[in-house]
Amino acid sequence: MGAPGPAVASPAPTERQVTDLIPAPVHATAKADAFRLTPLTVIRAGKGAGDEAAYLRGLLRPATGYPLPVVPMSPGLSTISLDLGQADPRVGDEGYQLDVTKSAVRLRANTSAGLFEGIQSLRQLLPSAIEAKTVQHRSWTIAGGSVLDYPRFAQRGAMLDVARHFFTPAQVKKYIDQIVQYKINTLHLHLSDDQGWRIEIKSWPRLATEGGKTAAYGDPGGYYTQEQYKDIVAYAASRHVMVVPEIDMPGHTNAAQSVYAELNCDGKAVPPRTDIEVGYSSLCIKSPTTYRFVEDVIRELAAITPGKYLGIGGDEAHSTPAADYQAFYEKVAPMVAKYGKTITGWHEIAKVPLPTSAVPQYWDQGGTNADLAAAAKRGNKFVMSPANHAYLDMKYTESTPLGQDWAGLVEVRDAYEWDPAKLVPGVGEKSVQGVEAPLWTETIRTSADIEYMAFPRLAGVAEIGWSPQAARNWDGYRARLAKQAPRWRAQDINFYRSPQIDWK
Ligand code: TNX
Repeated sequence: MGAPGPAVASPAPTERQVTDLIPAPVHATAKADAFRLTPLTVIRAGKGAGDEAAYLRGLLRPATGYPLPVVPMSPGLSTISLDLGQADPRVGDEGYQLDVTKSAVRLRANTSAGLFEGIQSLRQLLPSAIEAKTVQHRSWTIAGGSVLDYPRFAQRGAMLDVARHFFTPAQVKKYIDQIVQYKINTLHLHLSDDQGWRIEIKSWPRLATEGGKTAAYGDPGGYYTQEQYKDIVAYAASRHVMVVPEIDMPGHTNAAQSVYAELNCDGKAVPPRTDIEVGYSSLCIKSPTTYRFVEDVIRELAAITPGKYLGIGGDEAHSTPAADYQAFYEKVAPMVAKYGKTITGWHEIAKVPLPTSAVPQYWDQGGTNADLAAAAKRGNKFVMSPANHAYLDMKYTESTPLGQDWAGLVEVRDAYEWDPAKLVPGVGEKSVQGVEAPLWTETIRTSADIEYMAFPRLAGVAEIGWSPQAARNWDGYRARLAKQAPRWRAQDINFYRSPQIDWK
């Protein structure tokens, strides 16, 4: 095993090598011997590895057409083995060891999440045609070598704003399957905003049935029933993705205030809005009804969310005076703990006293911020989503048809060249829990739109979250990224052909 960083590769027989992986692995050594997948290959699942073996089989069968049975013991020669609990301790909770030789493929991890991440690597060592949905008549080799790999940060996320535009459960699942390829393990769903409310709340039913009807620019809305939401969460969990639901407050609440008059200080419902202004709405801070509403929502959402976190918004509350903002969160923060969850919210929430377990999400463009440095000093950890690097809704160039540009233009290189531990003085490596690439959807309407904004930038943010800083540099990355294009074409992913990359 080499030192951290792109390993020196010995010649490999395929166009892909273990040193081509995205995210770049911690240690990788390429070897010339490739493994050949054949109609006789079996997948041997060690104890507890059955689900991951079935997932791998599901990935490999459509394009190969091979049976690839999952077996407890290998009868023959051509075997892909998945074993739990036999990995080097360095791989931790989410890492893996992968060894590919001419005679066998061996994947080991301490947890099923680690096996899952190892499978994502294994997948990239096959020809791009493996991603095809129909049988491809060709040979299948897995590039040889050894990988010992684990993440830099525990949390690597993507956010989908389903409030500005609504995306169906099938569209959300499709996005989950696209992002897990790059070892993303968190999906933040922005479930409410001025333009629409997207989750059924049984104690306030009109939030969804009425408040869900609208969307940005007057487009059709929609919402998830609690059953549909649970189904998305379960689908995500089967791919080792934690869903973090967010209800935005005390601003970004026009949809709720348009259907429940009692959420307004004057007791009058506001008109629904489908424009994309921000910062005009605020819950009525002095009204007890507000806290009954917020607690009902938190209680119901906590009950259908197995993940640790609940997002309580906090951004751009320009119509909530500072003292009110403080008073609001003094009442609301304890509700999250009351229902067994941990707070996350946009970084403005760091202005109010929060438990040290709370995870503010940084969205600004770097630089000094006394509130954040103080929170880090108290022990809070952060998720880093600097808008000028990680926002997937920023335009790539002036001529990008979708997106916004308030944080500047974000080309593929801008999305890649930043270090989460060097953005805010006082918020260093130990204070960073992870990274997230948010996709706000004011201008995003279809899955093709989502893909165009996320690919290729999401792969860069994913690598920043996983790979050691020392293993990353633009020249190496752009060469590796170029080789992902045939995979995206095989998956029908509508990616942006950035001129910064010499696409394959
Ligand atoms: C800012 S940055 C927002 C969102 C918008 C986004 C558009 C932040 C936490 N909030 O309300 O959708 O800009 O880029």
